Amino acid sequence: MKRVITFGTFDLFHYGHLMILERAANLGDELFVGISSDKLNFAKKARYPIYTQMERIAIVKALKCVTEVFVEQSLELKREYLLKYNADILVMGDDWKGKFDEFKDIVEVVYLPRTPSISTTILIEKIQIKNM
Ligand code: C2G
Repeated sequence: MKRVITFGTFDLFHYGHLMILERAANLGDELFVGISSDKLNFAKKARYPIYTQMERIAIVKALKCVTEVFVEQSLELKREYLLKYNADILVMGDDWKGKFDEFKDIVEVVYLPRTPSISTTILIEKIQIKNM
């Protein structure tokens, strides 16, 4: 039984998010997803997500490929989450390439290529331009 774990904000849930979650799930038998809390997102990106933590959790939890979700409260707790969920493989998009190599002592670390031409930032910009 291989357990895969991944982390993200998943704000304005889009096709790129779905693709990374499905590809991550295909690497093992179970997929655990740590969803950044609103506070953590503010700390990372200096803005609150468009969708609240409760909404982002509900959307990701509903996906067929996801076994369980939990709230990621702090980037510093990554090792604790990997141990708590007994993860075998940590998957992240390649925008994080090299950033989680320190965990190779306890999990296999896989960086998957991001889906091109889509991101939450691009979506926000498109919506803003349309409304100008
Ligand atoms: N992603 C992707 N393709 C895109 C956009 C995003 O594969 N076009 C991936 C990212 O690489 C990431 C995941 O989708 O692995 C979630 O993306 P974000 O919500 O932007 O996650 P982020 O805020 O970077 O949080 O502890 C790590 C962080 O919490 C990651």
